[in-house]
Amino acid sequence: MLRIAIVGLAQTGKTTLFHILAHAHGAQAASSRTETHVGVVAVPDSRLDRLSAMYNPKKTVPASIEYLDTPGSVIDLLRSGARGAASIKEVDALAHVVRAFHNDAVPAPSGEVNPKADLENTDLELILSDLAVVEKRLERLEKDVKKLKNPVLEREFEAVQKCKTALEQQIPLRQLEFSEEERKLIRGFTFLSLKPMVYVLNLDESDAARTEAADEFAAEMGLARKPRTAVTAVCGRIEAELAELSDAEAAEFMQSYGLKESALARFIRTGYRLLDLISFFTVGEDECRAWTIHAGSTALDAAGEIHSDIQKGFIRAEVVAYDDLVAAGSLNEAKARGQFKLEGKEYVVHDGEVVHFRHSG
Ligand SMILES: Nc1nc2c(ncn2[C@@H]2O[C@H](COP(=O)(O)OP(=O)(O)O)[C@@H](O)[C@H]2O)c(=O)[nH]1
Ligand SMILES: [Mg+2]
Repeated sequence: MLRIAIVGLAQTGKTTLFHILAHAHGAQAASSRTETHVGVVAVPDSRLDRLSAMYNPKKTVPASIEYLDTPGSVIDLLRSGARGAASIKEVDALAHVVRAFHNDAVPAPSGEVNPKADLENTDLELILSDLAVVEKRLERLEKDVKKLKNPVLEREFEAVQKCKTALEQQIPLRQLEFSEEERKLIRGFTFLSLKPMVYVLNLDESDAARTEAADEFAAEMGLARKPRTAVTAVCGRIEAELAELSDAEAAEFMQSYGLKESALARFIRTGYRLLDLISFFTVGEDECRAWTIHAGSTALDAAGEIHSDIQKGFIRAEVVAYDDLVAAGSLNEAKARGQFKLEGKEYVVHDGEVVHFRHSG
């Protein structure tokens, strides 16, 4: 399962965001022994809802992402040593909550509400943490490269040096282009600034309907269209209230604030896209289900996501596009219309395809 850690300074709204994620989308929240909390959150997808309405299955299973709520300030966490940093080193992506809301009852992280400075300070801390790892490794590599004359070590030296150059210029590693080989060479360092990042601007209630807030902030911070980087905005206070309401009440409440959709659903989808993930579906009377794969995955990869036996016994994938299936109304009708394709192992699965695997065993 994919994991995203919610990080940020203290009192920015991390736990608020975590709770509304957990509450609103049927997550199973479980507190672990450490102070870090874990919740499994369903990815809302209207396509799955539609398929489920068609099949009326016993079970509908959405794609899901695991979220971690980290305690206190991420800066303290990193400075507390290896143990503190470990919890966020293992995740696939980071969600950095940046405080833009004003509330005199809740002290702002650095004395005043200053999202720009807070973001810069926190990013710098992630960069310094990576730089410490890089410098330690380079020290060792410099000796070994001279001694051992091993070409693999030489290439690692170059890759790590490339990281160092960027980090020294305060460029997070996620913004760099790496070759496949370089990626492999640096994977083991689990660099924090290399992880895909979604910045979550936590807005004042009065700004909640300003859908352009995220884009403006991204432009101001020079983050627009940066690789593996996304910026989104929520108002924690409003989302927390929304999570307590019935659907009808929530609709009315959103209207009163001029909101078109829950910012939370947008946030969850942003995380999903950031990781370059897509969904394919399996349908049937027992179960309709969304599965998560990386964009570019083959039919064989997709089969493996469901079960290793299906992957091993793979014969063919029967594939129909979501829109075609919905328009046809049933698999049989889609078949009759010739919209059903039989594909082999190497077929690249597209977002939204409904797939049935023929397999032996
Ligand atoms: N006014 C306002 N207060 C918020 C908002 N989000 C969180 N808070 C409050 O800020 C305080 C700190 O929030 P919390 O989620 O515990 O922050 P954390 O320290 O980052 O986990 C709590 O009292 C929240 O109720 C918001 O969007 N608007
Ligand atoms: Mg908290």
